[in-house]
Amino acid sequence: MTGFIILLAIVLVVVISVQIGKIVELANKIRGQEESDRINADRTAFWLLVFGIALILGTIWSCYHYKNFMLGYGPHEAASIHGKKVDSIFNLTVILTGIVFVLTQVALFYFAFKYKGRPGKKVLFIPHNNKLEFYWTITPAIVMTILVVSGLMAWNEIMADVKEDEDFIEIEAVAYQFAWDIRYPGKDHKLGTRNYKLISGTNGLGMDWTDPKTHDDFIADQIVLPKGKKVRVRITSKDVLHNFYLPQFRVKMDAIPGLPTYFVFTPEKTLDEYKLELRKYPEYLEPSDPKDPFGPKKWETFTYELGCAELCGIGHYSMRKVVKIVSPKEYEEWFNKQNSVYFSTVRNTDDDPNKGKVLAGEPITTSVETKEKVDTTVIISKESLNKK
Ligand SMILES: [Cu+2]
Repeated sequence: MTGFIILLAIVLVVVISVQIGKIVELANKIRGQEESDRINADRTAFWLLVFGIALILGTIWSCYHYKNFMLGYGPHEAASIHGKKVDSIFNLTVILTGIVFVLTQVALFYFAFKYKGRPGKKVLFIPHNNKLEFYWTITPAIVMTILVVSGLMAWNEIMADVKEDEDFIEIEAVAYQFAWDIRYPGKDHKLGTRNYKLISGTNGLGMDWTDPKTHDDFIADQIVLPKGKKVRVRITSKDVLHNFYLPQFRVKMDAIPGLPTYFVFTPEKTLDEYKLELRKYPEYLEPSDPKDPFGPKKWETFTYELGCAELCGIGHYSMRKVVKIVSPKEYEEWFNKQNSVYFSTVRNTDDDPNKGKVLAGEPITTSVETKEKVDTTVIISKESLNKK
């Protein structure tokens, strides 16, 4: 029955359209072609103008209404030092192209209205105009130069590597389907060597245990970094292309198998500071879980995060990691609590190239418990002789 009604409605619409067409044709004949052309031109010009005004007003309204969804505005301010620069370049581009957009659209719809069709009206043909060509060449040239030069200057500043004598923290992000391994250097502040040939079931990163620098390296389940300290992230991948993306810090860099990349940035706001800023915006005062209206608010459950910004496979979405920016003191406390991979899982197992030997700085009690006594005594006595 519903099908029949729909079919009937379609037939009716077709019949009405044909009838309207006939009436219009008849009216044109009575009025004369010239008069009907004039009416048509007026109508087209009027509706084009209405559409133009609605388009421009709608654009301006939506820019204002959705501004808080844009990076760099309201709750989406950058949390890193270089991030502010990225945002200002973005804003400059939006403002300049926005002005051009409004001016060209106003001209387009205004001229379409002003020069609507009239019987006997002819188009003016201008084959060449030096003055006009000068202005429409020089204006975009100046605007483009401002955008490109300021963009290049910002790019060079943002992509600059750390200087040799600079104080910074270096961490390593290794991507694979579908997670990240975040490796920190231990107390020596130096990441140890890795070799892909050493990758195994128990050594997922291929850390080279013969290099003493790997001994204090640890793998963290979250990215924790101190506020105000320069961070250099070594970025690499074990399988396909991934992308190391920290949206709030404006950090984004491809993770490419076989081609290490890096990104240097300085976090400027701790997670708590950022959350307090979010509290000012009504959209973050709504409950985090819509099914639980009395539960925690969105600003309370907010967290910085690392995501993969390269569609890398079926589990791409699960490459999320929590990022915490804390005060230098809190960072120190967290750092001291971490356990090195080597001493917690490798030491004195069959994978340990130093099995049975006492390492410099290793507590003697541990070695006496786990090593053959004869071997240990010799080394300890040698060490104590050296000290003397
Ligand atoms: Cu990925």
